Amino acid sequence: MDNKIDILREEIKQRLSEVTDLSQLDSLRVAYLGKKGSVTALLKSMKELSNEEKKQFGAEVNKLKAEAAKRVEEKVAELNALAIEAEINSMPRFDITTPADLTRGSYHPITLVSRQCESIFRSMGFTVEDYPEVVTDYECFESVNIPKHHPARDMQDTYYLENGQLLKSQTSAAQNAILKKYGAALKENGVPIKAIFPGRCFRNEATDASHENTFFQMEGMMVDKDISISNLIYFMKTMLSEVFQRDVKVRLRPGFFPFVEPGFELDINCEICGGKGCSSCKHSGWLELCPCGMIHPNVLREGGIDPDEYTGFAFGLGLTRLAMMKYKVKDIRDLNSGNLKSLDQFTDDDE
Ligand code: FA5
Repeated sequence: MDNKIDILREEIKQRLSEVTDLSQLDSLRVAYLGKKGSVTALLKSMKELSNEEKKQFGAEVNKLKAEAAKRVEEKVAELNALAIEAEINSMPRFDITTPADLTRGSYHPITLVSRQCESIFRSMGFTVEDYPEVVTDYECFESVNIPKHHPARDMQDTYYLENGQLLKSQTSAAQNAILKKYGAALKENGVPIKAIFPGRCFRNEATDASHENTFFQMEGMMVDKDISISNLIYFMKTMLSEVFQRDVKVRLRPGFFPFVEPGFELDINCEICGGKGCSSCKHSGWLELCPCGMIHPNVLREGGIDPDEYTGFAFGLGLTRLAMMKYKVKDIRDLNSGNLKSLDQFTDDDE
């Protein structure tokens, strides 16, 4: 009888060593340890033995059963470890100690042109402000003289949040906050308000070669005593000749914006076609770039500044269009495309 147990023990050991996957192992477990398995059959065969023999044989079979169960468990762990190792080996290998290729990165053309404008205006005494992309109706419209239901809102449909806030359609949304932020220094110490604020704007409108639903503007404001249109023209001219490093052809024509009076459209001669007309400038030879004007008395008043004492100018430079013109990008949508082939060819002039 003991011999039978030893033979089975050896057999189990041998068969387990040949198993290569979990399903084979399970079949083997059932064949030896299941209800109809060989080890269970040994226990059932004890009926013919004497009581004394049953005691000894039973103990030996139970020992074999425990041993076999333990071997099966060990085999499960071994097979799982092998499966994990195989998965790791099948993964692509990379060396985390390899130095990064630092030559690959480049700034986005809009970042380049924005930084350039920031540095030009800083050098002329302007501060650079930051402002959120999600604003209130008051900030974007009401505080800049566009009350509810004003027709000027039709030109700037944007994306509204369920809580009534909106994605700002123009950087003019920051005007009121800037007037309030620097108003005290102006009134108490005579420090002029000179600020620019670049930012992303959003509009719910059809896109084409010169219109995106997400684009950048750079707002600028200057408020002091006796500020006039000539100051405005001086700063616009200086900014453009610095950005392009030469004189560029521009034209100023009347334009209506509820927050300026008088208001102007400043158009740039299309740099893509040289003014002949192309799809980038809608075949007109000109591209609307930087509307501007003298700040409306209502806007100054809403910002806590007395319009009888102070005047100022404001402009809303289309930064994305400026990048388009500076780098001769024919279609504005390429700038948001994420296409590295076209985007990584631009470099900073200062580099
Ligand atoms: C405004 O947004 C006014 N807030 C600008 C302003 C500020 C006027 C201060 C007076 C005083 P407008 O909607 O025209 O105006 O946009 C200003 C500039 O942003 C345009 O000339 C253009 O260069 C750019 N722009 C406007 N819409 C888009 C668009 N969908 N895609 C790309 N650029 C755009």
